[in-house]
Amino acid sequence: MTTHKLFIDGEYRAAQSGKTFDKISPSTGEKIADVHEALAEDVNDAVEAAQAALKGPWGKMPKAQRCDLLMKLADAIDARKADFMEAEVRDTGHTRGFAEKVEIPRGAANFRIFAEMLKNTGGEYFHMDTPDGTGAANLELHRPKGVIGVISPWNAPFLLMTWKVGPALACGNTVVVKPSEESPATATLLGEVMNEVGIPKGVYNVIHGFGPESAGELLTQHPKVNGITFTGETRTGEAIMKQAAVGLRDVSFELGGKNPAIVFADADMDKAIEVTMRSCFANTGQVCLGTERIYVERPVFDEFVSRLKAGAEALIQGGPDTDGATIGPLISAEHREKVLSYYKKAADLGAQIITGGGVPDFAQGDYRNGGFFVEPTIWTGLPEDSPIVREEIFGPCCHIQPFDSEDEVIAMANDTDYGLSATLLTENLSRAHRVGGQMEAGLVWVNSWFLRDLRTAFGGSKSSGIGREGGVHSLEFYTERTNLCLKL
Ligand code: NAD
Ligand code: 6OD
Repeated sequence: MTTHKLFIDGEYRAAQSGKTFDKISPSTGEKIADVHEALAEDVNDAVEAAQAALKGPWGKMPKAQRCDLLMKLADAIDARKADFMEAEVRDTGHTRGFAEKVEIPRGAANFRIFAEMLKNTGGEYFHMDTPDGTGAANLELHRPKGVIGVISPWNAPFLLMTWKVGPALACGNTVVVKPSEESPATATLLGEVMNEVGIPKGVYNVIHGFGPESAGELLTQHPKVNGITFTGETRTGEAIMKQAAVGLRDVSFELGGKNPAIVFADADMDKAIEVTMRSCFANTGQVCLGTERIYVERPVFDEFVSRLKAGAEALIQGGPDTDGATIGPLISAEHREKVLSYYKKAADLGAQIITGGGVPDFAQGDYRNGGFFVEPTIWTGLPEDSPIVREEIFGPCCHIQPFDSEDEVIAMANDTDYGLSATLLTENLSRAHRVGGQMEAGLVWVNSWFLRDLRTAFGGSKSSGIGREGGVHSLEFYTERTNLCLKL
């Protein structure tokens, strides 16, 4: 049985309380690990270690050397790709394809891109005139913000955790990471690689545990944490914002979504189906950027629905050990209950169930009966104010609605509390530009999905987040700026 300890001040430590909790496999329902739960003493030790590291070799290290070390870290992650993949698929039940092509390579890229960028980033300079004619020089100086609390979710654990840790470290901060209780493995393993490449102790710390009244709440309330970056549910964001208000700590939030896809009649239908299959069903629909609302222009509605149905029914259910599996389980029994409650609600509300709607019927003795699988599900026929159309479900499901005009579909797409992403399927470039500009979302894809240039601003509007990270936008959050005004 695997044991995940805490990683504090460069070493693996048992929780001082002696408390552990079980990690359950999403694919089989069996226990796969004991995880140490950090309580107040451990959280305090982690924050103290991170503070001390700011004053030690890490804090004194020249920027170029720091960035070189992070490049080495990225190479070391690549070199241990198989270990990271194994750890990730065991915790999450992800198909190997998703972990191999998307998640683990992005973990390394998240360090590389910010290390490269920081090396080449300067600050503003303004010369100003003064009444005595000598002038003054205004120089923008950057300092790390300090100790960053990183709270991350389970749906793409390594990608999302490193998306925060990469820029935080590149900017010279130290971090205390609280990964999701559902996905402790890759954050723990990263500690080993940090030590291997010589990242000084205390720079990267990992505490395990839950949110409320556990490690998450204790970390975000800790007065010596200088900034909090969080990815997770909108309601959790609200709780963390209250916790961060004490001492007025800065926050960066990447939250939930209820993202629309709009399929115009002029779309290339093969492309539209390929993109939508991914945006609805990749990672079993557990992607914040995933599509749960689809609007299809009426002349192609029937064709689209029948082709998406065929695609959904061709998916192969299985955990990481099932060869050729194209869709995995949900993360936990609790999350499956939530998704199935929406499946039931959709049926009760009179949705037309195009496919799915329940739990797959595996043969007796099949290991998948113990896992948290649900059927990929497509509905039509519900009104726009239905909870199925308004609330984030975070499962392999979508509702498809016909539309007749551009104005109508823009209004429907924007009529949501969320504003994370949108996907447009059209071959008409003018329309893409016109409609894309009217989407109230942080990211709009045209004829693609999950395509990311890490130099661009990433984040959501409305209830989907606060702030933007990515490229130079990450520097806004992870650095403090001082204007040095030099009278000449
Ligand atoms: P969650 O909010 O339940 O948990 C996320 C993390 O917050 C976990 O580590 C959890 O332990 C911690 N937490 C919970 N309550 C806390 C509290 N009071 N104080 C401190 N920490 C607390 O989210 P989840 O279920 O792990 O992830 C799925 C959600 O994340 C979905 O809503 C999804 O849309 C969202 N998400 C958003 C993005 C984005 O980029 N916008 C990316 C991925 C996931
Ligand atoms: O690509 C990213 O940087 C990112 N944050 C993706 C989020 C995926 C949500 O599940």
